[in-house]
Amino acid sequence: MKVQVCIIGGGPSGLLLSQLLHLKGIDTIVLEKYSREHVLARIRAGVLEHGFAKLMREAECGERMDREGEIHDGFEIAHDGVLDRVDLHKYSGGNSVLVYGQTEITRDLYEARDRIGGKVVHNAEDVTPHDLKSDKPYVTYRANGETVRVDCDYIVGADGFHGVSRKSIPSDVLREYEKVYPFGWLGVLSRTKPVNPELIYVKHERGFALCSMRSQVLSRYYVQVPLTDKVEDWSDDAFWAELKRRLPTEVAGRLITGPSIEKSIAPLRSFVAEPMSYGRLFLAGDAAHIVPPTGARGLNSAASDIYYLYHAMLAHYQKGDDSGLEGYSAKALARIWKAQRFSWWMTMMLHRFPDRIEYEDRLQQTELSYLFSSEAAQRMLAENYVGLPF
Ligand code: RFL
Ligand code: PHB
Repeated sequence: MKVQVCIIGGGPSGLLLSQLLHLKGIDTIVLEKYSREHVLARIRAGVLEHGFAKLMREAECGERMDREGEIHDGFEIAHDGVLDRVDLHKYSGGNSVLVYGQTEITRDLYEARDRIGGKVVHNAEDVTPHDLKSDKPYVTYRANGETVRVDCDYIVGADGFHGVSRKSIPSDVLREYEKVYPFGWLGVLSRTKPVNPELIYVKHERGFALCSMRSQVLSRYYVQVPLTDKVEDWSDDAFWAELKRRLPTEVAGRLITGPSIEKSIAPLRSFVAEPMSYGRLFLAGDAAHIVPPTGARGLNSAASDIYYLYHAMLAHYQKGDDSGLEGYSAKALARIWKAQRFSWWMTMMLHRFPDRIEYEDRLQQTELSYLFSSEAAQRMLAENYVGLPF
């Protein structure tokens, strides 16, 4: 089989790029390790920046997102017995974020690929990129016991943190930067009305918590837990009790609880791989970088990679201009590091670190009291949360 661009990974990054390229007449194939049902069972991001939403519209996938997604002009931070609001709209020059789940984004992208006959292969085993430094790279995979070869001009590694693409870059070329945090987030999805119209990020002496949502009838809550905890350790009752302990009394009093529909623990990690390209392979999204979810940047960072890669490929195929492809890694990384900084800052400000010293406790308190006493600081938070331009 021969295509122009072979995309490894059928998560939001891979699907969005394939859809955008297809609409411009560039032939792609997406190779996904798991079934569609498996991919759609993952509960991840909930907050989208407007740059991501714009790209979804450009990919002709924005209709349901615009109908069902909720625009949020701000969020709250509960700390030291007070509830302070971050006015995103006011401090970001009129911007906002969209609350619409990654699961729905992925579903919309799959449906769009189906509508225009996009090639998406599920349950592709042993996907392996070859000859990355040649001008004739190819990818092999196994399906139904047979090996299939896909010849292409370019390979895009959009196969997430555990994928094969990044690992195919020689170790003497690849530089990895990583910070692993000593805790995870236990998340619960429940068919209940959200406790608050806006998200609430909670800094509490028992640990961080977050009240989020997917719609007016679907809530998403998280509590910080030690890395040693297992999902099985947490009954629904134990989860709700712990969440209530960390919420301001008035908020806890109006929390509506119910059975969990999904419950999982995500470890928190910051990670960047450099460079993001090697020969004819280009990495995008979680395959190249991970942020802790505190700043809601992960999927949004993937979107800027896809934007740069899409335009670089268009310039190559439409004008024979390769400068975008050559400059892709540097351009993408410049924005990625800013998202890293912001996510690290939010994480350090709001979590309880098991080995912290009293001095650091006071600095954390001061960070928050400074934030809400300074318009400049709130402006910094707002412009990063709604997404830096790309
Ligand atoms: P994905 O979604 O991991 O998709 C990669 C796909 O590649 C497949 N794959 C392979 N395919 C073929 N061969 C292989 N060898 C393969 N290995 C893997 C996988 O099956 C998968 O389908 O990466 P992608 O597309 O780059 O998307 C990134 C986002 O998923 C991620 O950044 C966000 O979910 C992060 N995130 C958030 N981001 C936001 O922008 N806003 C948020 O509010 C937000 N909240 C979150 C989050 C992530 C979380 N968790 C669970 C890590 C909340 C949480 C709790
Ligand atoms: C979510 O709704 O899953 C969510 C929202 C905001 C975050 C992280 C996760 O910062």
